[in-house]
Amino acid sequence: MLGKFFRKPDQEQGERVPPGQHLAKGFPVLTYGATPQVSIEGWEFRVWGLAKSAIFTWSDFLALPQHEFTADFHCVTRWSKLDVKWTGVKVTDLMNLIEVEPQVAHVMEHCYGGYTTNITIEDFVREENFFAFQLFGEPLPAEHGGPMRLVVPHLYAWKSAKWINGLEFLNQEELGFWERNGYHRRGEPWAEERYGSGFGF
Ligand SMILES: Nc1nc2c(c(=O)[nH]1)N[C@H]1C(S)=C(S)[C@@H](COP(=O)(O)O)O[C@H]1N2
Ligand SMILES: [Mo]
Repeated sequence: MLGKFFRKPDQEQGERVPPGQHLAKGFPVLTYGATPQVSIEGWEFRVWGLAKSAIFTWSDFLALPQHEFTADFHCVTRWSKLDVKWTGVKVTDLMNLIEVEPQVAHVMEHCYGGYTTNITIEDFVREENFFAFQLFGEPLPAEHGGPMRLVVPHLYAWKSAKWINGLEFLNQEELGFWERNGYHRRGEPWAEERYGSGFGF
């Protein structure tokens, strides 16, 4: 029954597939609502809250060191895709340009289209997290978050905001879109942190 869309992981890959997940064929698109049409001209990325307000342009991002990243991708709706190849810039490199206040503990990710998702500063500022603008060597397609998305490989992919355009730095946790609607506040796939237990907790 699952065969049309999913396949059972082989043993080696199986060790990389978190519990309750199947390998997807292809790379499914998972978006709540319409795909925003975002052009590079006029693209802006804002920083506010408990940080010095700043606006980064597309060329500001491209001026950061660019890297290739290979990461596994786990959607809470139970599909995973291994070895996704991206090009982008590290969250840590962007964060070197942002002056945050010492009490910052949480970040709200904001997007064109209005989607939000929350993350702790420890889960956000990690060497392996990145802003991606290419997927398998091609410009990131709009449906996968182009021109630019965040990728946070160690958490369920709803934390990997597509069309990201802002970071709001907070000292207390606030809940993003799915977290307010019953999903887990953190979303760690190996612990199957899928759903919260009421009020997003
Ligand atoms: N802005 C925005 N980002 C988003 C979403 C969304 O609906 N809007 N969906 C999330 C979910 S639930 C998943 S699984 C991944 C899916 O990314 P993909 O469509 O590139 O596979 O994007 C995440 N980021
Ligand atoms: Mo998802």
